[in-house]
Amino acid sequence: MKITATAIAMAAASMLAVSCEKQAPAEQGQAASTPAENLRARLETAAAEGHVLFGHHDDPVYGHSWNGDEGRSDVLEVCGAYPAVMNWDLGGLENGDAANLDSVPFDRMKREILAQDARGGVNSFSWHLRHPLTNVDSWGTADTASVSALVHTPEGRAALEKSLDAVADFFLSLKNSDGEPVAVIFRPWHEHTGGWFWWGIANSSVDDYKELWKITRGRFDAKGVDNVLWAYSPDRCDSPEKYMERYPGDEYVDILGADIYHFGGVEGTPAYFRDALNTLGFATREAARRGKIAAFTETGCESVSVPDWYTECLLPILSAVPVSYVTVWRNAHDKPQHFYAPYAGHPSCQSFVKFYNNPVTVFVK
Ligand code: BMA
Repeated sequence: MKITATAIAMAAASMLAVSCEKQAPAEQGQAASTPAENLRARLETAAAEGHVLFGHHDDPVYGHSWNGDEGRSDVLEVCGAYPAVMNWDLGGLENGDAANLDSVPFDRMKREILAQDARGGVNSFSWHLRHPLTNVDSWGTADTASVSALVHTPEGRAALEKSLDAVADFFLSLKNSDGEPVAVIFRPWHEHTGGWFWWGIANSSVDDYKELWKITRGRFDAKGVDNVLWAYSPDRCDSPEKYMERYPGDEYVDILGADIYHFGGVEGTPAYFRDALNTLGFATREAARRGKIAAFTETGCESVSVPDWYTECLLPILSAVPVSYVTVWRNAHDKPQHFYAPYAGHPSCQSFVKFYNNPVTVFVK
């Protein structure tokens, strides 16, 4: 494993001219006219300079052994800085719930989104929504016609638009202390190349999936939402054709990503490298060709069970592919093995601090 990682890191070092300055994302990029264009420029600049913004899901609202405290973050407690990207999940917003599917109150989430923006960080969003017609959760894949019903029937379309409007209104409500819109990344209909969500390959035709995206974008555009960068994020793919098969079109997408996890402990390391480098290779090449941004939209090794995972596995990948940001999944407070960033006292802290200190990675203070 170490040989593979070192070889990749050496190859990457010769490919990339990495600045040794650690910069907050707010200091990067060219001046642009709208918040979304500014965010786009910051991400483009990061990738061009060989920098990768580090992200963590639900970072400041709970951690491995705490829930709801103010001012805490497992990442902060390990390395002294916050993740440059915080990911949030909007699942439940479509039903008017006060908290999301993992019990994060939306009012607290909103406060943390604005705090992250004020410190020069970035906010991104996934959406594990309930099916607008059947109300089954995202993992409810029994209804094989579910996407078809949403895009082809008047009732389905109306229900879908109601769900979309809840998210569009939420994004429209994100304003900083000067009243300016806060730019965010939205990554709807993710991991669609897998069969575990009702919008995945098992439950949606290629055309219906693309239509779902087009309706989504159309609805947001009609409501005047212009503070969003849109991310496309298949799971691991074994060919560029598979990666692009359900791509809705350049006019709907800003960021080409991939969600790939490290499974199987140390023995799973070769497969993780292979799949991440392959799929992110497809993403970064297509992004370059189309003038888009590339990102490693979700990854992680549960319980950080592979020793020095951050320096031996993730860092070599980030050094080899020009992605602008990477996001690891959450540190659950109520499932002791379900965490992806180290917490204070975990054996992987030292590796994480080296990862933090590496010139490639970007965090915010
Ligand atoms: C999964 C797990 C679940 C969680 C879901 C949505 O990967 O973390 O515990 O409910 O994401 O956030």
